[in-house]
Amino acid sequence: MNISFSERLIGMIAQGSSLVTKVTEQMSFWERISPPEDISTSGHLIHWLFAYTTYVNLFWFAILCVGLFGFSFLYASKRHKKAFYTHGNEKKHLMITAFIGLGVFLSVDMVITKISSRDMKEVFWNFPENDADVIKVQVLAQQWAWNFRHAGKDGEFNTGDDVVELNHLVVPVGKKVMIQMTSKDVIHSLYIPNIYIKADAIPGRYAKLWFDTTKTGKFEIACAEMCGNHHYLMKAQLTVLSQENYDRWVNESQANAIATNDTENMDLRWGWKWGSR
Ligand SMILES: [Cu+2]
Repeated sequence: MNISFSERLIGMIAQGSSLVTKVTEQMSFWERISPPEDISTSGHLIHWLFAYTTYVNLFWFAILCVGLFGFSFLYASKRHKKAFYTHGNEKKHLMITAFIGLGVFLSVDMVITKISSRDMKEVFWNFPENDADVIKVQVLAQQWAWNFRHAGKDGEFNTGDDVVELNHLVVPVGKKVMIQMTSKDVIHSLYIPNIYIKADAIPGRYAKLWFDTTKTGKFEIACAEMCGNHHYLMKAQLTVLSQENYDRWVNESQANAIATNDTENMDLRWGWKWGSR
């Protein structure tokens, strides 16, 4: 039977979305509003950034509330019948304003800029491209699905033996995964909550990102860029396997790819030569 690409796509979208819905239904309310479990070695950096920003903002917000409600209480009409007018331009007022303004700027803006730019340089943009052990995956985003391509036995991308999966990314635990990504139509954004990673897939451009995993299991992949009517359906699954199970998956998928790949169907040949972009 010859199933067309679009028929296969619709089937996989339906399958993928029901799978993800099942996962979220099993979660308690508390689990749903908590930050996702970190299954990578770099996720804590982003988690720290969110937490730090939240707590330092809460600190300054508390000071603001103390000032706002404290002065409202102290200068209520009960205690001060006659209104007191001030332009607030005395030296002490300017000093207090400058101190608070500078305090917010240094404790929030400067700290997160300094630490996140260090993390970008040392971790997120420190791509393991020359690592012999790295798992390479090409990703093509489209309305409304994710295509994942592993090179086949020949190690070359965009050849007949590639393993191409729709809405399903399979990686081995503990290995670094290097992704090259683009989009077929509009801007999408690959988002893996449990890895705290997100990057835009832009038509005509090749984005790259990398991550690793510390735990086996099934995790959610979502599109984080409003990309059209069925944006909400653009879910995929990340399956992290043990090395042994991954090797078995690779062998089976490669054999399957060689046996079933339709080499005439140019829709399936969306890949590119690794590193050529
Ligand atoms: Cu999308």
